[in-house]
Amino acid sequence: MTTGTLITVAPTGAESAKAEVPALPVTLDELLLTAKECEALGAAVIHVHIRDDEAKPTLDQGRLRETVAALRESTDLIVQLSSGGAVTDPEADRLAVLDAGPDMASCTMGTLNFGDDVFLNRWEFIVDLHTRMQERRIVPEYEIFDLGHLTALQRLLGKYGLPAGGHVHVDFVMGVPGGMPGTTSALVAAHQALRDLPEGTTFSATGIGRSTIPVMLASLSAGGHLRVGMEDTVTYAKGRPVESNMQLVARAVGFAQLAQRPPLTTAEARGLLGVPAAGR
Ligand code: KMH
Ligand code: ZN
Repeated sequence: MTTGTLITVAPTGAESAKAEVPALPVTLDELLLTAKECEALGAAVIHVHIRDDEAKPTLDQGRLRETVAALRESTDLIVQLSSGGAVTDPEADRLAVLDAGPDMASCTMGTLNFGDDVFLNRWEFIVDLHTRMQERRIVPEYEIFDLGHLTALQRLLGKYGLPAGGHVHVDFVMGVPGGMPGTTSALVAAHQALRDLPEGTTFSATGIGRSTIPVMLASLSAGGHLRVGMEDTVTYAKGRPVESNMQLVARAVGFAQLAQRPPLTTAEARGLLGVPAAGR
């Protein structure tokens, strides 16, 4: 039975340039302000990419640790670090993200064309991420950019066992040029393929760019959860740049309430995902 809606905010990403998207939070102060305001609106998870002093994507270990600590200090949000980074990040740096001790980390389930680039996720790398997260009790969110990624996940869980916490949660990232489209029919296909995963597997979905609204509505009607944020969407409506991540979270909360599936609290979200209570 579907209850409330888990809302994840992905405020920054690694793809947009601050010069082109001035509202993008890139400093720690900007990130913390965004995190607090998005939590107050109804977000329960924050998917984090960080930037350096030039606002370029970085996986600097010191900054990652500082960011995790500061988010924990100022919010009760579940802190999910991106292990995807930017398409240029080496595997060793992506694995080292786990050393910063987040509650959760993303784990992309396969390689795909990513616009003009390639987002490389070799099988051995995925296995490494999955098993290291098991050892460290970090809860994964499996990022699914294409249907075959669900088959890879089934294989991963079959060979290496369930993740920390025992619950499987996936995120359909739809509409990336090179991945599945951000359409209702693609979402239904992905939803149906969850039948091959452990009972109780939950999903959220995000549609890149203009697919954000169709994917949000399709996910809610299929019993799924929502990821929104400026990592995925920088245009609010035709000709209107997104003003802030809060604007996107507020819209998602409104849709969830219309669907009579109000946002989960952070405590409820921890229960759903198998993430230990804050301050473990
Ligand atoms: N920036 C993309 C190449 C993740 O965070 O795990 C990868 C990405 C997925 O955003
Ligand atoms: Zn990401």
